[in-house]
Amino acid sequence: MGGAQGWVSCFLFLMKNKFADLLPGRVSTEPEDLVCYGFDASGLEAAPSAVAWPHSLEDVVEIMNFARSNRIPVIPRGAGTGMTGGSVPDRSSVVVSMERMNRVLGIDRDNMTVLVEPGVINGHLQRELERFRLFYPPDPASMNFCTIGGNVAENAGGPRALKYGVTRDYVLGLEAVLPDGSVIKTGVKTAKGVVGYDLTRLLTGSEGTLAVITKILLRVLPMPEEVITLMALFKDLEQSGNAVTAILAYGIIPRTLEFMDGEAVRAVENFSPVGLPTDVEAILLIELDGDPVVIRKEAERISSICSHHQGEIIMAEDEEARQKIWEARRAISPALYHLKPAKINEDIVVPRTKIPSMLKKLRELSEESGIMIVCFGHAGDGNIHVNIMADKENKPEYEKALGLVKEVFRMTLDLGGTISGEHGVGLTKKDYIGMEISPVEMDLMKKIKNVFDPLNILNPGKIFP
Ligand code: 2HG
Ligand code: ZN
Repeated sequence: MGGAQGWVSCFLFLMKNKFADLLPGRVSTEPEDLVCYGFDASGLEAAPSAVAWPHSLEDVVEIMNFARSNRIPVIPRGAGTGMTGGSVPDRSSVVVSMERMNRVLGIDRDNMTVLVEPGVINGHLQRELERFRLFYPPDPASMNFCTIGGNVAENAGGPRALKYGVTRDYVLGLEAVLPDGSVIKTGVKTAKGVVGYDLTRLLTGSEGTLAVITKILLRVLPMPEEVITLMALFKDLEQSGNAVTAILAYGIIPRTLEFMDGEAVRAVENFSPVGLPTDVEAILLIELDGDPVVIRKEAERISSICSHHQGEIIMAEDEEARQKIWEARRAISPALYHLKPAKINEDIVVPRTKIPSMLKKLRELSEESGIMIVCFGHAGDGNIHVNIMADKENKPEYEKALGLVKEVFRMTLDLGGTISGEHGVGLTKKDYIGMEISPVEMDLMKKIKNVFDPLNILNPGKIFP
């Protein structure tokens, strides 16, 4: 048996026997399990050598100790809804799925906090909190499947980020296991706290590369009194961008100010029709919350701003209509796969005043290249999901589409933006981060990774080129 081959069988023996024995009933090396834990929503996939489902902090510590002693890479995973390959393993690694650590451990109504395990589903937490008239704002489009642990690892955003911020703004403290098996507790239980470096903020958004998160203390808010949902229909793409700028410049901060271009609207209507008008070039989805009198006034003002920009306003009449609109919004991502099989989805952010020029540049890029580009996203934040659509079977088309990514990033950075607003770097963006981050900062980040994980066993190969 050759050297490499010998090493592989030795490794597989170790996984099948020693690792499986470590946590009986909580580890699998069966091919059907490996396939199920080898992908995320980026479209990248590769089966790991084993999957573990820890039930407790102690299980995670055991896994990390085993991984450290045997130099086995560990890939933490929530629900696999990430869009940049952050939880995609390789053959040498173990996926640690946090899905069975899924308890809401305590809701503290008076201090407005909730303590959860990482495998709690975002939408489930939202519903639990509603029973206490509490509100957890971060609402990624995958909220009905994604886990809070994954949200923390990626610092997930969502439509409501415009008014309420992103996951990081709600994480008060964490319990986590370091790659050497030691357990840390970061942050505070209080509304404020400035003792030492802010490890909570460092771990939030670290894409599973620094520690495995085992408990999360979140800040929550009182539930808003009332919500109004509006749709503004535009026949002209740039006018919709101008309306976004005008609404915010007027001083109104809606809780969502979402945007979908005509292609995105038509894709949703073909895939899961909810009755959106398809003869438009853009729709804004605007939601206001708070004091009923105040938000009604704001809704009137938004109507007149949109009319000024040739937009037509429709108001959702009841909860059912509201839910339908949001279903349509959350269906955009899957619907786009019906246009072309490959969806190269970028997640750029530009200063919000630059949205009209970014949209114009993207349209020109699409026309010049002949490659379909569909845009939607969180316009109020300047966060546009730029989806470059292609067919992998059509090699020239796919290569051309991939080539546009760099151009999109260049245009974004020229306008003072960033190449990722909410999906992170993972595998898909790591070759581009040098366009945004200087060698000095990159070196500092790599040193931080090395302090936490000197053996490079926790989610190796992610973020850095
Ligand atoms: C959304 O806002 C998600 O729907 C997914 O961030 C974005 O598919 C995408 O490009
Ligand atoms: Zn998004």
